[in-house]
Formats: sequence, structure tokens, C-alpha cells
Amino acid sequence: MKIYINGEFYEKSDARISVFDHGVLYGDGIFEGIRAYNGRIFHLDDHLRRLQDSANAVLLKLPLSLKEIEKAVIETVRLNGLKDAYIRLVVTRGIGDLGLDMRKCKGGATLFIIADKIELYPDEFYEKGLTLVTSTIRQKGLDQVTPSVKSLNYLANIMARAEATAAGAQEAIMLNAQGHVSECSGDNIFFAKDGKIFTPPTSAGILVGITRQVVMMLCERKLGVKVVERNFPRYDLYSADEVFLTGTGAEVIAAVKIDGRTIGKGAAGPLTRQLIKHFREYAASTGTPVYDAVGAKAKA
Ligand code: PXG
Repeated sequence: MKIYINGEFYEKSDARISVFDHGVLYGDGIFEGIRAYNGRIFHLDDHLRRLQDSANAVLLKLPLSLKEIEKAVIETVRLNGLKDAYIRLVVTRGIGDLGLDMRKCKGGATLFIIADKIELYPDEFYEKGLTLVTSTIRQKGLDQVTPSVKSLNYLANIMARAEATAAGAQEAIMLNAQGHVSECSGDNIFFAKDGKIFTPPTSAGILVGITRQVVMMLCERKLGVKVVERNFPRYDLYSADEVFLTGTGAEVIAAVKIDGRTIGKGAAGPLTRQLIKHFREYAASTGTPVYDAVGAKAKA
């Protein structure tokens, strides 16, 4: 495996960053998790735009232009010979002394990119659905660094996921300070009731998922249903016809048991099944080409 760090490629065993990197010392940095399907990188522009938005929000200057980062991402996938991949793009504040002051990181940001095989939920979960529990860990408030920033501070999400695991569930729902449903530890959440589909708004404190945006588009274009963004309590999930999650790793997946309650008929419902199918078709038909792009350049 070849890993990109600040413009160079390293073998996995040699891919290291400094213990003085503020990404390690303070979780001071941002990231993106991106998929490639059959040699094409899914919604790369949207991921790069979100990276830029996260960077701006935390006063982080990206070390390269988005165009240069795009090239580095493509090159990392290409060098690893991957067609289906999970790409982790991380930008940290860089190397500094001990101390919170970001001005200590004089050398500028650290950028690294890992392209690996993706670990997915087993197929049966797409039929049977996931089990969720509500976490005791609250979503970060909007008056903190908003959850819309995909920052390296994932401890709350990791603790929430650990609660799910301890309860025999696959994912954890996080409520915000108002008690509204925000999202899961690594996925956005939707529910369907009487043919309508709902999801929490950005103002509930969510990561504005790329998959969430794509699924909202597919709901409108393929199902003819415009998703309503509104705040809702857990009760709306318990009494829903269908609940499903969206995320880069999970794509679209049903949730059929929540806090011990069975949702709908207790298996992936008709809308969720259609969305899983439409999402897979869409993912197979779009994306930034990894191999064509480089081939075309080589010929030019
Ligand atoms: N909320 C949170 C908190 C996330 O971390 C999503 C929603 C979904 O966003 P996207 O843009 O992926 O649709 C995420 C993304 C992993 C993994 O390794 C986690 C995510 C993405 C990719 C891999 O568990 N979370």
C-alpha cells in the first residue's frame, strides 16, 4: 500500500507523521471519507468543497489548491491499483510545539491520503436492517465547533458507537441538546411515514452528508418524494413506517429495531429497498475517473 503524505508516497510501514503534529496532540484537523466505485471517485467535488468549508470554519489553510488535492487523491487511488476503494483524506494543523496556539504550526498543514479496500456491512444487513440504540452522549451544540465541520474530534461519536456495540446494536442515535434526533455516530438518519420522508435539518447539528444529499436527490427524482428537513423527537422514529441511514460506508441501509422497538414490519421497507437499488445504480454510473483521466493525460 502506498500512502500520500505532503507530496510524497510512502509504504504503509514507513508512513508516519510527527508526534508534534497538532492533529495528534489536539485532534486539530479535518478529514473526508470518500468512496471509489469501479475506478471512479464518488462525488469528489462535493467532498473537496466540504473539506474547504471545514478548513475555513476552523481557520485552517489547506496546503494545496482543491485542484491539486484532487490530483493527489486520484494519484493515490491509481498507484494502489484500486477500483473500489475507501479513501481517507486528512488535513492536520501541522507540526508545532506543545501549546494550543495554532501559530506554533509554522510549517503549515499536514495532508495525508490513504486509499484502502472498503469494509462494508455484510449483505444480510441490507435485507434485515440494522439495530440502533439512542446514545447517552449528546451531539455537540451549534455553539461549539458545529458537527457540520468534519473535524478530527470524533471521540463523542466513538463513545456513542461503543454504547451501540455494548448493547448489541450496529449504530447509535445522537440527540442534540434540545432532545431532537440529529444523526448517528457515522451516518445521517431519515424516516418515512405515510409516503413522506423526513430528515433532520443542518440546524439540528449534523454532518451534511454527501450521501444524504444524493439520497435527497434520488427521493425527488426517482421516488417523486421531496424530503422534508425538520426537527423531530425519537417518537417519530419509533412510530415510523421505515427508518434508514445514509453514509459513505453504509450507502443506504434500513434500521429496523430502535431502543428495543420494532420499526414498521421489522425488515427493510419498500421505500428503503428502492433507494438502495437507485443508489447502487447511481453510484455505478457517476464519479471522477481514476484511470481514464491519467491515461488521457499520458497520451496528450
Ligand atoms: N454523520 C457523521 C457523524 C459521519 O461521520 C456521515 C454522517 C455521513 O456523511 P457522508 O458524507 O459519508 O454521507 C458521516 C460520515 C467510517 C466512515 O469509517 C464514517 C463516515 C464516512 C465514511 C467512513 O466509519 N462517516
